Amino acid sequence: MSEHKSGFVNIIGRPNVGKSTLLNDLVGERMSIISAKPQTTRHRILGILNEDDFQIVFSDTPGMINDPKYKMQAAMNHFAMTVLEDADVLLVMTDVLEDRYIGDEPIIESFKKCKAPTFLVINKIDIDHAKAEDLAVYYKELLEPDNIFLISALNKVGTDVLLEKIIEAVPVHAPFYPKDQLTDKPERFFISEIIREQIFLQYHQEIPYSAEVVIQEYKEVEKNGAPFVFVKAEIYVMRKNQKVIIIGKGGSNIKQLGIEARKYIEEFIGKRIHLELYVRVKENWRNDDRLLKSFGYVK
Ligand SMILES: Nc1nc2c(ncn2[C@@H]2O[C@H](COP(=O)(O)OP(=O)(O)OP(=O)(O)O)[C@@H](O)[C@H]2O)c(=O)[nH]1
Ligand SMILES: [Mg+2]
Repeated sequence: MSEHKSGFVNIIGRPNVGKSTLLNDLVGERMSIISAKPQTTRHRILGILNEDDFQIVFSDTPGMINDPKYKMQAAMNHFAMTVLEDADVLLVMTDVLEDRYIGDEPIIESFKKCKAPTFLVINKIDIDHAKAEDLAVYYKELLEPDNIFLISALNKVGTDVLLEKIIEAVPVHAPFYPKDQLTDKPERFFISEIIREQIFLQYHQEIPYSAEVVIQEYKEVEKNGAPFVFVKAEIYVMRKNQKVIIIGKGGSNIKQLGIEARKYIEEFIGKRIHLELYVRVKENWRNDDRLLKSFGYVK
């Protein structure tokens, strides 16, 4: 039997380039939430790919921001930087829409700091293949990555080859996690993320950025011989008018939010649920140390 391989493969890059889409492709599960808006991901999300002879522990991270404006964003940047230390392979991701990143400091710094093999991943080739090729030439000289991949994470183009090269690059090592484990976070974390994803998809302007979701209660019972879960979640927003928008006329918006979130939560946990949503106003939560701690942004 060949030796078992295992390693940490960490994805970093600017907001919105497709990091979470790629993570989900690679592990074959909807681990990380996705939206067309930047700064969707706020935590380090582990997605573990298990086979008989390898275990790859992928990490998705929040997109790196140049000038964090509040403590929550600083914590997000910190999550992104921690992955430089434990990477066995670093995937630095960019996309064809990214003129704005050229000469990009945090990305160049990441390359310099990381001792592991670095793969540059240029995403969204479905939009502009020629631009992807130009970027590959540009970055090859600027960053000297160990490998460059042109992919479309959305259409799963080029991701098979990327995965093959990742498996080649990880070291021979025993598995870090039990072989049936898919992530390191509890079910309730993913439930709050799925609700947050729906907030990103259904509301606009500052609302998604002002909102946080906390699971207050998660109770599993048996109903008609099958597991059934009661979930009570609180949505924190920063102002009263945001609460009014979240709820909508006669509760219409929050009802729609609940319907959509429940559908995806049931799919994710494989159990029927009853979901109750409450909206609370906490003016300055993005800068409040105590709240950020209770929301899991700082230790
Ligand atoms: N056209 C195209 N769109 C893509 C591709 N990959 C991802 N997207 C879209 O790009 C947007 C951002 O994707 P995410 O996966 O949320 O990006 P992210 O890098 O995780 O973003 P943050 O969490 O905000 O840092 C979504 O609308 C995706 O559907 C791709 O290959 N082609
Ligand atoms: Mg993301």
